[in-house]
Parts: sequence; structure tokens; C-alpha cells
Amino acid sequence: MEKGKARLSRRQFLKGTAATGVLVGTMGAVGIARKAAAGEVVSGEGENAPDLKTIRTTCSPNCTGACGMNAIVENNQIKAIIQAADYPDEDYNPRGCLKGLSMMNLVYGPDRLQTPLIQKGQPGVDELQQATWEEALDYTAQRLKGIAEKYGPESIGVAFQVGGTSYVHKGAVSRLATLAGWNIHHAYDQNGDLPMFWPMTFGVQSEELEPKEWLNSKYMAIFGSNILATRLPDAHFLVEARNRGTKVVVFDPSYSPTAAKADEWIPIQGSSDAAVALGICKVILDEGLYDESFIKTFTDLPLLVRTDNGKRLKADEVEGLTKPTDTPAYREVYVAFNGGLLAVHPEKLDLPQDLILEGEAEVPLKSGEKVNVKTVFQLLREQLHDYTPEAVEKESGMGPDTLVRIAREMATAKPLHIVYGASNYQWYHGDLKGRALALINVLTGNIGQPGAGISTYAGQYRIRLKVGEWWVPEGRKQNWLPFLYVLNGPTSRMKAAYPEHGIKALIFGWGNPFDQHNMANILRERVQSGELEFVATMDFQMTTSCEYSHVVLPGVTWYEKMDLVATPVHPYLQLQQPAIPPVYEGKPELWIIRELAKRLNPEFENYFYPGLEPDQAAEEAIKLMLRTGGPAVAGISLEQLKQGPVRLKSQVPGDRQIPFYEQVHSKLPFPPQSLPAKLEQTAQFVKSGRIEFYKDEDIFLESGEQLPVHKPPFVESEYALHPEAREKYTFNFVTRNAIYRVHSTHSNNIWMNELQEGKARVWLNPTDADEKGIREGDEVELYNARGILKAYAVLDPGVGRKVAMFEQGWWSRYLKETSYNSLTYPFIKPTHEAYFVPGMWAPNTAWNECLCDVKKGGES
Ligand SMILES: Nc1nc2c(c(=O)[nH]1)N[C@H]1C(S)=C(S)[C@@H](COP(=O)(O)OP(=O)(O)OC[C@H]3O[C@@H](n4cnc5c(=O)[nH]c(N)nc54)[C@H](O)[C@@H]3O)O[C@H]1N2
Ligand SMILES: Nc1nc2c(c(=O)[nH]1)N[C@H]1C(S)=C(S)[C@@H](COP(=O)(O)OP(=O)(O)OC[C@H]3O[C@@H](n4cnc5c(=O)[nH]c(N)nc54)[C@H](O)[C@@H]3O)O[C@H]1N2
Ligand code: SF4
Ligand SMILES: [Mo]
Repeated sequence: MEKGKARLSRRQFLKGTAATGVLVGTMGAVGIARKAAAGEVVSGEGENAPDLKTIRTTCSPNCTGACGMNAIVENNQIKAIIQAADYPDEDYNPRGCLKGLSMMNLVYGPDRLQTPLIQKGQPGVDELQQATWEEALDYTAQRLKGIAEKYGPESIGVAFQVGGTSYVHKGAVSRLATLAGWNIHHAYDQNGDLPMFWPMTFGVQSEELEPKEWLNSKYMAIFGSNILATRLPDAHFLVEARNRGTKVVVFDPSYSPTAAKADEWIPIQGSSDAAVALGICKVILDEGLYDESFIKTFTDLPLLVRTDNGKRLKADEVEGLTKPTDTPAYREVYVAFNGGLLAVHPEKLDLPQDLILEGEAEVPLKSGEKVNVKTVFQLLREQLHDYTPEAVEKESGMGPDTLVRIAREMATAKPLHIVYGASNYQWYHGDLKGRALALINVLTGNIGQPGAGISTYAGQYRIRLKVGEWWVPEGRKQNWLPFLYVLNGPTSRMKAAYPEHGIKALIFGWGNPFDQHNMANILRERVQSGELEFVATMDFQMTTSCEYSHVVLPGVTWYEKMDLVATPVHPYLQLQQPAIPPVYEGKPELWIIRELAKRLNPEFENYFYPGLEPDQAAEEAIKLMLRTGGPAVAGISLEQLKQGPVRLKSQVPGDRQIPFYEQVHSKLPFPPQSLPAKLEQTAQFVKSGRIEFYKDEDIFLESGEQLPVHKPPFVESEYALHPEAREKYTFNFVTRNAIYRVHSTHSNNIWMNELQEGKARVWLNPTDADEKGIREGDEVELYNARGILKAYAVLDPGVGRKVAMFEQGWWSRYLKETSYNSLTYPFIKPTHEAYFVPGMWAPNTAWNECLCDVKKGGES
């Protein structure tokens, strides 16, 4: 057997997939499957036709699809996967992509783990040894107990991906981590997917319009989101919207597939979006194109700010004003002006419309002093003064005439929908860009209406129902630590508790951090030096992370277990249902966790439905979550879900997914609740109960980021860390997501690799390539002081100058054992440390804030 890899023989592999190619391409099979209800046995035609079973399940990698799939199963083997196309709303049918349809290549692929593995030598160097479950679990429990005794249980960290795809099994990990007192690393900020402008501005984790709402937009302004590749099953809504007359404008430094489908592509410099957005806002203010009534009712723009200390004026401070007695502790009462001073109730959006938006005044305080104040609107107008079309052009490259025309279009074409893509907020100042973009929507009143709003479509994180009863046993305290601190070390401002001895052991599931996280090389070095004493990985295939682990625990794919799925972009609640029994010795994660739990403490087993088979136990957990999951799942039963997907319930008529509809239509305070956090935890982010553009926490004042502002990239990050980088590394290393993979999942899918000739590529502007003597197809090296990446050059005039564009997710195996994330760095932005609520307000990763140089391969 090859190094550390439990491989299938070619014969076993072919046996698993032999019928696949035929069935996928055969309409007859599609016909058979369409007629079958879930689990029903359907006979084919003729005497010798096979008996086929169709099982309805959900494709559940960390993509935004969550597509319903039917597995066609014969003799406990998947023979084909086809789109279920059973959504009650026909517009959502069918969903799926070639990755999902070729998942058999992974289920039965050569990298599929066959048994547990234990490393007895050097991780990443020596072969992992096959072990029995008893041996692997006993060993894992013994190591974890030892580490907990020596350093405390909080020195053990667990990281599992995106809750939305697996409420049961990921919940089991959370449950055990809570019981054992371990730290949990939230996936949202670890992946760079937490768009920090959301909590800062709206007090929520994140929000988005469901894709069908795109049809109601008149104008879609897409800032660095590649919908045609990364929202594959929903991309048709964009094309359809455009065909019906929606104007689509894409702002992207590169001519992306989505730009190719737009009415207009506006190439802008990397991370210049805030300059563009603020330029647009200036036109909107200067030309009076804003919605005055909306901003008076729903935003902090009328509130007064003290010019002496930059803080919002509080009612408590002002002579003659008092704080209403019904103000919750996590709110604050500020002041507005309509000729007289008004105490602004944070839970009542009922200010009079004669409020004065612009100007300054002197206000008498209870202390006897007088202070000068200005409205936030006034400060904003002053701030925007510098964002003239000409100044914006200098930063972004966008022509002045275009800027003015686009600003007028955006201000007048209602409903306006802005899509703010993940790659775009995965920059150091991604929060500032988001605050500036949101300002366009808010100034024009494009919030809370069909087809209107700002959306950030990242992975499948957002929890759609209350999960506390399963995820947090008995409401116990949980320990959370943002993963960036594991890599970066503690900081003086951090609000999360850093364990005394740091993190000494990590347990990973549903993720491949040794390829996918910043400083993947540092993670590798820490394992090899022993600084990280123990790593256990649960996966169904032999990833790079498995190779660097001390123990590998073989999990199963979504075709082999029962689970509940409810993800952000997707408006339906769905089941994963086992189509086949676990392949080889793989086990559902709930089983693995239960076995580990009882070895750590015999009493823990009681928390995981002892005695029940894993799928039965999973059903019990699902029933518990449906019973206690709150309004989104009220009245939905497991039996109903077994018949097919059920729309999640919402406060919007028709259960449509329109963020802030209730706020705007019923004048409710911001924010709505972001599950699983309690409202008071996130309401403290917007204490005024309104959409906030002025942040007066000290760190915002110190950073000059009270209001949205454009800050150029690299100055506070790369150049501050390594001043020599300014001269030495002039290429911006940008990593977008690939249509051929879901991150690193499907790196090894033979069908996908055939489409890419098995080669990892880097896209370069031809002029830059020419200067470096690089030709199409050459092997090139991207490097900086931290690491090196090898890939093949594609020369593309659609790629901006001095950009090295790479499609993230390749396993090291395909990069000649280099690591693309060895180039990136775990910067922590101080404003991200103003509060800490896990997965809501935490330091976010900035993959694209990265510089490198490029040379032809093999040169010294
Ligand atoms: N096929 C597939 N689909 C996926 C995934 C996958 O791996 N594969 N992953 C899912 C997940 S978890 C995520 S987070 C999403 C991410 O999906 P997206 O939000 O679409 O993000 P990316 O594909 O990384 O990048 C989109 C675009 O951002 C542009 N960009 C980069 N920097 C800037 C900038 O500063 N300004 C502007 N205006 N544009 C910029 C890039 O040029 C690129 O064209 O995709 C989800 N969907
Ligand atoms: N430089 C750079 N780095 C990036 C990004 C970038 O744009 N640039 N993007 C970031 C983003 S947005 C994200 S979301 C992350 C994603 O990075 P990861 O979260 O690490 O995602 P994957 O690489 O897809 O790894 C998922 C792993 O889970 C396994 N798996 C799938 N299903 C199951 C299951 O049911 N059980 C178990 N036990 N395992 C399972 C798969 O085999 C796979 O190995 O990467 C981030 N990394
Ligand atoms: S990989 Fe994503 S888009 Fe493709 S079928 Fe699966 S969930 Fe759908
Ligand atoms: Mo992501």
C-alpha cells in the first residue's frame, strides 16, 4: 500500500462504479427513478432487469447548493445519482451539478478510508498503520485524557465545518466538546466567510435573499461574487432575471464567468470596492436621491454625535432627558433633534418625520458643560466630500462618468439587490467594504422588500432552527476560541478566552485544514515539532489533513447516514437519508463520538442515545430538534420530511426569505435574532436598535473607522508585518473558488480532474507573464517569505494586472507537494475584536490580503 493510504484495488473500484456511467447517461434510468417514492423498490423492464431502489437524500458538501438527490441503489451499491427535482416550488427544480452527480467517484474512490489508522512515527512522513476501532478509539481517548490532565480540557480544540449541513452529527461533536470542556473553533471565521459588516451594521450574523427573489430585483449589482461557478444550481435565476429585464452589473477585477453573463462588467482594482461604494453614495447624497423617510425611521443617521470625543450623545447625559425605564441593559438610548432634543427609544422605531438630518448644535449636559454635536448624517456628508468621481478613479480605475451613471441607476432602479461575494470580503478591510456597500442599499431604502437588499452567499453555516437542546446539553457553558488565535497566538485586545497553554490537541471533522487554512505549512510544522501534540481527523477519505494526523477515524458520506439539513441560501428543510450501509469500516460520526464519549467518561454515553443504531439515534436527535427548533420548523415532522423537502417557515408572507422584512414592515427594532445566539448577545452590536453606520466603540475611533471609509489594501497588513514586501512581492495572490471542486472536496474526483487535465492552474495577465518570461502552460512558482506554490500558467487578458489568480482547494498531492495556503497569513483586524460572540463577531480570515512574486518553474 502507498504511504499512509488505505486504497481500493482497481477491481473493487470498478465494481463500485461500473454501472454508473451507463445509468447516468440513460434516460430510462431517469424515468425509473422519477416514478419512485423515497425508498420504494421499482422493477425495471424485462425479466432480467435489476431491482432498483431510489433513496432521496441531500448533497451536503460545504457548497451553497444543498441539492436534493436521488441515489439509485442496487444490492446496497449506488449505481447512479440523479437530481431529485422534487421541490414543491417548481422554480427550484432541478438542482445539482456534475460534482454531486459523480459523488460515487468519492464514495467508492481509491482514497476512501477502509479502516481507522494510527500514526506510530512522524506525522506527514511515516505511514499510518491500520487499526481496529477499539484500538483507535482507546488510543484517542487515552491521548485526550492525558492532554486534558496536563494542560486542562480547554487546550483541546474541535473544529467542524458549517453546521447547516449536518444538525445531528456536527451537533454530536458540539455536545461532546461541551461535556468535556474542550474549546470549539467556529467554521465561519476560520473560513473567512463571516462578513463582519453584518454584525457591525445590522447586528446579525449574516443574511441573504433566497435566490428566487432575484427575479423580483430590477438591478443586481454583483461585487466579487462568482454566481455562475459558486451558486451553480441557482445561477439560472440570475440568467432568468436578466432575460426578464433586470440589469446585471458585475464589479470584479477579473472577467469572471458571471461578468460574462452581465449587462456590464466594471473591472476595478482589488479591494477598492469601498472607494467605489462611497463614491456612489456621494452622488446619491449630492443629488438628493436618498430615501429620507427610510433613513429617519430605520437608521442611526439622525442620531447626534459629540464632536469632543466622537461618542454618540446618550440621553442620560443631556439636561432634561431621561432614559426610558423599559430599556434593556444591552441597548442604549441616544439623542436626535427636531428643534427640541429627543431621547431615542432603541426598541421603538417611531421618531417624528420632522427630524433634522443635517447640521450641528450645542447641547447642555447634566454636568453643566455644553458640548458640540453633529448628526451622523452630517458627519457622513463631510466624510464623503473626498470621494469625488476623480478620486475614486485613482483608487479603483473606474471611470468618473461611469461612476456617476451607475450611481444614478442604482439609486433609482428599485428594487436594488447588491451581492457581496466571499472573495471580496476575505480581505483585511472586508468589513469596511461591506459597510460602504450596505450604505447604498440603506440610503435608497432597498432593505426588507421583495428583490431588495444586500446578500452574502458563503458556505452552509447559518443555523436555521434552534439547536440548543441537542448541541448544548443541559444549556451548559461552552468554550469557543476563534481559530485565527490558534495560528496567530493571543492578542492584547482579544475578548475570547485564550487557554493558558494554548491549543495542544485538535480534533477535525468535515474539513481539511492542512490544505485549507492559512499557514497550512505552520500547522504541519507544529505537528511535526510536537508543539501540537495530538491531531485526530474524521473524514471518509485520505486527505492531506489525514496524512498529518495522529489518528484517522473513518466517517461516512452523506449517502451512508441519517441527518437533517437546513442551510442559509436554501429555503427548504431536508433530510439526508442513508442510501447504502457504511462502506468498509466507516461509521457515522454520531457513533464515533458516542464511542469516544464513553471512553472519556462512562456517564457521557447517556447523552448519545446508547443502545440505538446510529441512524435510529440520529432520528431521535432530529425529532428532538424538530420539537424544540422554534418557529422555523413548527409543525414539521420527521415523517413529513421523509416524503420530501418542506419549506422553512418565516415571518414573511408565503414563507419567503427576505431579510428584515419584519423590521421594515412592522417597524421592529434591529436586529432580528441570529440563531443560535440569544438576541441580547447580538443586539449589543447595534445598541440603538437601528441599522448603524456610526460605530463609537474605542477601537473604531482609534482606527478612524467610525464611518465606512476606504483604506487601501496591504498597508495595515502585509506592509506592516514585512515592510520589504512592498518592493519584493508585487503580485496579489487571489484565490477564488473552483467550479470543479467544493474547496478541496473533489480534488481527487477523476471526472473533475479530467476536465482540468489534472493540473492546478494560475491565471496571469499576459503582459505580466511576458515581463516574467512565462508562456501559456509553463510551470510557475508563486512564492513569498512564507511559502511556495507550484502550478501551471494560463495567460488571460481578463485577469487584472499584477494579480496571480488561483483556484483554491487543490490537495498538496496535485501541487508537487507545495501548499497554496503556505502563502497566506492569519492577520487579525483589531475592530474584529470589539466583541466576541462565536460565529457572529469574531476575527475573520482574509485570504486575499496576500502578496507574492511569480517566476517560471525551475529558475533559481
Ligand atoms: N463550485 C463551488 N461552489 C462553491 C464553493 C466551491 O468551493 N465550489 N464554495 C462555497 C463557499 S463555502 C463559498 S464561501 C462561496 C464563495 O463564492 P464567491 O462568493 O463567488 O467567491 P469566489 O469564488 O472566491 O470569488 C468571487 C469573485 O471575487 C472576485 N474578487 C476577489 N477580490 C475582489 C475584490 O477586492 N473586489 C471585487 N469586486 N471582486 C473581488 C474574484 O475575482 C472572483 O471572481 O462559494 C460557495 N460555492
Ligand atoms: N487561500 C484560500 N483558502 C481558503 C479559501 C480561499 O478562498 N482561499 N476558502 C476558504 C473557504 S470559503 C472555506 S469554506 C474553506 C473550506 O475548507 P474546508 O472546510 O477544509 O473544506 P473542504 O476542503 O471541502 O474539506 C471538507 C472535508 O470534509 C470531508 N467530508 C465531507 N463530508 C463529510 C462527512 O459527512 N463526514 C466527515 N467526517 N467528513 C466529511 C471531505 O472529504 C473533505 O475532506 O476553505 C477556506 N480556505
Ligand atoms: S456539489 Fe453543491 S451544487 Fe453540486 S450537487 Fe452538490 S450541493 Fe449541489
Ligand atoms: Mo466558504
